[in-house]
Amino acid sequence: MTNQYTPPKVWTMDSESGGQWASINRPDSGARHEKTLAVGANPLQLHSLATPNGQKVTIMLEELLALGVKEAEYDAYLINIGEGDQFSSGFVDINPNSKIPALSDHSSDTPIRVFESGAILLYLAEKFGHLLPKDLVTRTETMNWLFWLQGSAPYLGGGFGHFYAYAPEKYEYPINRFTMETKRQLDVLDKRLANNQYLGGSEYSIADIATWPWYGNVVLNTVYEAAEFLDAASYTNVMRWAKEIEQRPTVQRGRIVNRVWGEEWEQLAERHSAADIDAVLSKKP
Ligand SMILES: N[C@@H](CCC(=O)N[C@@H](CS)C(=O)NCC(=O)O)C(=O)O
Repeated sequence: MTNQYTPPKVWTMDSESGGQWASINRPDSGARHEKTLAVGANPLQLHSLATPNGQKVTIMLEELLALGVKEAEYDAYLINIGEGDQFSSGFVDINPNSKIPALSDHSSDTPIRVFESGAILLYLAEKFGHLLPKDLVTRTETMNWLFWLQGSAPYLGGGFGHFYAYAPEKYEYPINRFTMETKRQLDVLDKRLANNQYLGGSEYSIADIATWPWYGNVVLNTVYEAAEFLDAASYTNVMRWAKEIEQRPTVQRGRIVNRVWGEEWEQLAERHSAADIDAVLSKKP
């Protein structure tokens, strides 16, 4: 194999890397422009986009609302990451890492900022007392899988998804490397789900809510168009779990919030009340 790139002594950003996300990538952090975030009337203010990481939070909020938790009412504002909205001063104030999703809880006098999708799920589960088992054994197993997902998904998204779907050219080495890892992770999930209905055990929880938007969407072929390439159908337990969760009305509601691509009946740029979702879903043929 020939090595076509010789790294310089000190890396500098002298050319764009190419590909779908090249224009937003820079090796520094912090705000790039001044703009405050809108604040709606609901207790929870979400600033997000319906990527898998974004879907985790909107599905969680819809689950809580379906459980009757009125305090989980939320305004969901669109952060268009292709346009650089994540670099506004207002967004950076609630997430210094400039990545969606970010939540601001305005239910008390001083708003509480919550960033990192796993931290948001945990915050909401603890605040409202749902979707995280209370006994130590099941809670610990649920947390094991939540943290597993947070550590594993970047290989699926930033590794496999990036090189298979977004990179400007198909490069064999990274596609092989991340396909291997993605299939290994699917096998981990498949074995866990062979004897357990859900990741934490017998109860649907934040571990499933975190994981479905990634591995569920991959095996159902709704991200990366890679189900055939990965032989997703062979992970029968993951497929059973993915299909079951896909049927939940809460998942069908949450997955369309802050989504600005796909069919007309699955696009809702901003959500301020349940009626906003009802109106979009009513267009489904
Ligand atoms: N570890 C973070 C990852 C969030 C993340 O990667 N968000 C992506 C979209 S899925 C993003 O905002 N990217 C914009 C950017 O990198 O500038 C989390 O779980 O919240």
